[in-house]
Amino acid sequence: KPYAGGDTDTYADNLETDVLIVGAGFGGVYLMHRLRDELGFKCKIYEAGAELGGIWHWNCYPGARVDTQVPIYEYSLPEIWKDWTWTEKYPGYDELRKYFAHVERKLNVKKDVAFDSRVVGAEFNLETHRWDVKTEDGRTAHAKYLINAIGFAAKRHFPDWKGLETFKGEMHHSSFWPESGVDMKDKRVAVIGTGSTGIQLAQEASKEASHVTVFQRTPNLCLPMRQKKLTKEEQDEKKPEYPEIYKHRMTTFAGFGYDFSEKNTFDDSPEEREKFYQDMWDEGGFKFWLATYKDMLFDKKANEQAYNFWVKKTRARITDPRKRDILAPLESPHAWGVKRPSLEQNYYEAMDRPENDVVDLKKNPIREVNEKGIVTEDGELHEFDLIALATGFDSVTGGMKNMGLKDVNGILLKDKWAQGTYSYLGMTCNDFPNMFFLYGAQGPTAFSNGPSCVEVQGDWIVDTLAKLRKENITYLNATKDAEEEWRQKVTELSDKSLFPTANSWYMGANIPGKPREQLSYAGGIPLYEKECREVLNNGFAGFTTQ
Ligand code: N01
Repeated sequence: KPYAGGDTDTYADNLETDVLIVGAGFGGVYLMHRLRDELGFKCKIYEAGAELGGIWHWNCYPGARVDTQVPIYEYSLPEIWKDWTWTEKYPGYDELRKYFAHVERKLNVKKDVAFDSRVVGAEFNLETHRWDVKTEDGRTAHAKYLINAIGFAAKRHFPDWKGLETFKGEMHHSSFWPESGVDMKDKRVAVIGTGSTGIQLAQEASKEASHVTVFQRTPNLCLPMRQKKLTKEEQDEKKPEYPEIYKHRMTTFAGFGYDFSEKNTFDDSPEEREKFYQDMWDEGGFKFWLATYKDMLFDKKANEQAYNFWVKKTRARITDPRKRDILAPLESPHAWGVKRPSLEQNYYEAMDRPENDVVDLKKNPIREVNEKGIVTEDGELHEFDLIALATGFDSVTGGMKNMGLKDVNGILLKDKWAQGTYSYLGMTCNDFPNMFFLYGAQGPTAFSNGPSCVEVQGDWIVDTLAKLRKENITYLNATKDAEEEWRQKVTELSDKSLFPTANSWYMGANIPGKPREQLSYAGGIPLYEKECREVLNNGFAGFTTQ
């Protein structure tokens, strides 16, 4: 239900505003606060969901939790963190929802948010220099600036298996999970997909369900989370350091608060290397990925060392030899860390139990779904009460392609990006003047902590709008050349690494027919920020203005 306490005009047809933001997750709320409260822009948000929180509003599947440690995955705004306390090092979705309720108490955002307002079309009017934006239920808004803050996972992916709609049991996509929850007690549960979502879902389902069967196409090379309860006292004690922690966060490659080692893999002797890996492993979280040797994601031989360590550790946790070979094969399915590892808590032990199973879809793909369950290529029918689709998203570009955005020549963004993605700075597009986006294509997105990325890009957009207002510029358009150069930069940065060698959503390779290309900027947050700041300091280099 739409929030009833808002400004009367927030839901009005023909809404006039300075800034229209689409999406009320981390990005949209941050922009609203900075643009409205600090700079005095009239600012409204259209949000397709019924609450603040973005991904944390949509993702309420069992086990959904963030894999970034406290206090990194949150706003650096002191008015928010000063009196907010988490209960776990890696908080669950329910706690993140409470966090957004706290943010609302502090920032009073909702009065300017129209919920249940999905944007289905937007065009820039060359006479008024305003965006005309349409919602699904027929309302329009007119804004000087349009900012898409829809996140990287706004479009779900449902594979087109024959018979999917005929299944008589319950079936849910992870991102459309019922708010009221799903009773899994004593049920036979299928989890299809082993991305971060599938791992969390399977491990949680195994606590209640009678059987859990995971359908795996590519093994997830998971890392131990090492979850920890947190007390208020220990957080309060640390809070004087928070300003420094947030400043430091932005100096690290992924905005995670820690960074790659200065050393390369073979700088160390085998014994030193073993100890180094073990230390990262023991600390848990993404340390083994983002605080490891600096050549791990670039050099094949270095990468093999990391895989060898991972496989040794992981295989030791699985007693069933068949499952061991599927979940942690001796031969690596792809370079370690070039697909997103999940942080697991007891995934391998759970899957190892006799009542649970794993099907190797590489050897035995899904042939069809019928009313009873899933039929694999070998003809076997796997019967279930519940099928959980953890099949991911048309990540990074799918959401914006789905919004009916048109450029000044009437060309849809969906068509502009059909053969490849083009943007300038991962925040603007040629011939989409005065339109910005964040945590999307060709920004640090997939290679960054969400709130860090949102703050770097959000601050740039805020400063840009302030400068446009000050200099009386009503039209800012990225040039085609700037866009070409940015695409080349994004590709070159990625080509130096091992990222292009795997079929991942990073590369658009998870969606049939999607162009294969690097979708995120792989130069790290500090370099990205420097490049964007230079553009602003050099009089909007790469843009034309009026
Ligand atoms: O989606 P995914 P996700 N037949 O695309 C499989 C963030 N996140 O929702 O690997 C069979 O990663 C597909 O197989 P394969 C995080 O950034 C964070 O899990 O392509 N299988 C894959 O296993 C994450 O990376 C958190 O071979 C098919 C799975 O479905 C991102 O969101 C939690 C298939 C999809 O995995 C997306 O994660 C959750 C087919 N036709 C998510 N199509 C945390 O913070 C797809 N698959 C912890």
